[in-house]
Amino acid sequence: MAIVSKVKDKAEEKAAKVADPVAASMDVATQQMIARAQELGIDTVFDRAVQMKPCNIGTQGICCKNCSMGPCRLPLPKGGIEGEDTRKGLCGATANTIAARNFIRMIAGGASAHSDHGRSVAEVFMSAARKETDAYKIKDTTKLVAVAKELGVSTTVEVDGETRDRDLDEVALEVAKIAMNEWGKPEGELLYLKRAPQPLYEKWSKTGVKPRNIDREIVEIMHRTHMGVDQDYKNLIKQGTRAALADGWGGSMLATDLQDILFGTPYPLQSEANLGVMKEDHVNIVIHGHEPVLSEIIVAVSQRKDILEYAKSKGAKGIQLSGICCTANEILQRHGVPPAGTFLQQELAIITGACDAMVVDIQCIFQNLANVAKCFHTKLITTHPIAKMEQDNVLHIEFDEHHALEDAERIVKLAIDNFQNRGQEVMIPRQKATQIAGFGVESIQYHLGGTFRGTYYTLNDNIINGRIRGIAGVVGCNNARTRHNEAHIQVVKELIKNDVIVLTTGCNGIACAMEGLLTPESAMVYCGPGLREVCETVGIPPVLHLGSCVDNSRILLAATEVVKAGGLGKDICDLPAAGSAPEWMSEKAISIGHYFVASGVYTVFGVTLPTSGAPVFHNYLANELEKLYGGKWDLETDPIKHAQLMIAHIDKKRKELGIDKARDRVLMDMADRQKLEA
Ligand code: NFS
Repeated sequence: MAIVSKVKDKAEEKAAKVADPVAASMDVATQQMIARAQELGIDTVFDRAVQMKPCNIGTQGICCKNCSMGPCRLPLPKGGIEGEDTRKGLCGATANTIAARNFIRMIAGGASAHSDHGRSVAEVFMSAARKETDAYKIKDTTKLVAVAKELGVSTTVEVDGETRDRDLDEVALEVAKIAMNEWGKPEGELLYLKRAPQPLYEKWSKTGVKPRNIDREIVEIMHRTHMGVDQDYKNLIKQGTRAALADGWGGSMLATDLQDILFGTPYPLQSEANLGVMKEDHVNIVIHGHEPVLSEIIVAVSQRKDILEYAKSKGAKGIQLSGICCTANEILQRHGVPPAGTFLQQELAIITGACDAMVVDIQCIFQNLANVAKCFHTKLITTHPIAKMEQDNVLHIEFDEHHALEDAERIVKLAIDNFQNRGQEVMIPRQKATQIAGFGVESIQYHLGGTFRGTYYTLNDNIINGRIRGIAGVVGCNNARTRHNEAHIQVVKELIKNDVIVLTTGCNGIACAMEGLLTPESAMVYCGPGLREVCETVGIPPVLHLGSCVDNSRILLAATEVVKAGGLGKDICDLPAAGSAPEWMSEKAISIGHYFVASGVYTVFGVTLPTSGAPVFHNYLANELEKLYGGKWDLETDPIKHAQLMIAHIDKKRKELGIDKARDRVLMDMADRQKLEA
């Protein structure tokens, strides 16, 4: 009995431990809301991270649970491995095999998430092309024509010996069919691979990693990692590469393209970010998840006059939409709907007490939202057939493109009706920041292209002359194991301070927005002299927000445009460029990281990598892959060192290109100028 009560005491003691708000996040609004939750006795992810430590063996990637003889755990011996690594599981699987299997299963998880999202969009696109739905129409016909060409769909037709433009509905239908086919075609290879620079495409051909279709590569990972199949870490990661490429140059890229055609290609616009965008006197609807197919319609419905009148009739001044995670980024990019926060702030949006409805679709959604919603009047609504919650306070309104308008209306009206049910406990933090978002391959071309040449001429020119030292893609999640947003912000600030222009997506984009880094004015405060000059001249922020995580495909294409514009080598790996995910947590991030590496990008992750328990496999990722694709993995938890590693790589590439001297001149120019001023 005594033991039992002791255990109970311990459990209680553990449960009582809560997060220190300031240690948990660098963002003041977040700190306030963590404290607020604790005051109300509601636990958040920040508290749970204090209460539960991660498994040390799992973190290192060396726990195998692929059969029921295990889980087999292969911890590194204290003091490291001297001589032969004799660790093995019951079947004999080595640490390398186990870590590689786990790693590529993460790729499979991530690639499937992005690609299944893409498939859903393709299905809606198909319905729109077939005119089966009133809710969706082709919005961006210019992009339709551009994508048609990439997919080999003819946009002209011969009539009586004359070349005419083909009917766009016909083009859309054929695009839809060919796009859908990319998920499961029986032979050939993904069509978009040819969009990559020729040398990269050839590397993929030579190493045999060109994806055949999207689904197959993911299925093959599940097969190869089943007990007793592939037992060679190099061969395992080769399949990981194939699936990751099927994500970046396949599922994600198709998602982005088809979303642009359906909902419009983003162009720069102004918005705001952080919990302070929620309004006490408005109906607050927070949209969270990743697929913008339903949220697009919710945006449209909540702007309708009759709906606004209805909201007013219930005592609200209007409807304030806001977002969390990548659905937020999607509706931000296209409509300027402000994000209420990053991944780690999802519970906090409800804890404001002012969230009348939270609408979730897929991915990055905490199951604990349901428990938090129970403490408030908030209606938590799941909308996707593949993503439900077990708690009984969750409403499921299943989205279907054929009745999307009705679904959206029902959701918005539910939120409006719920406005009157708010309790006394409303507390919305005041913090919010202005941001300019909505960049993309097309708008970068507009801002940083040449006057006479429609390419990335100005960008390249400024890289060659050294004003811009290089390009960084900084992306990815938050992770409750590190201080919220701190690494994101420090890495980005260190990069722009050193004249590296940053392309951002995902939760990094939201974090940067919250910190005010997505404004042209921030260039004056945070940038080195060269990048500042470019930002001032062109009127752009030093950090360009390219959208959600599937929009990392935009970074691949932007890099390809830079290669095409000339003067900076022949392949993505020649560019003075690097990638980073300072606070990653999801399997999607591993897939993204790996397709960046396999596309020639030096990619640094923060937090941890699930490879540290298998040094040989880790070394393969960190050093050997570079020989195949020009890109490689790295891990650095210190944000400043992390950024410095990227800068060192950028400088190495500048030297290889013979443009390192140009930067010395630029710096001398500045000194000279300062001397003159003095
Ligand atoms: Ni990307 Fe987007 Fe955020 Fe990470 Fe989740 S929202 S798809 S996975 S947490 S960046």
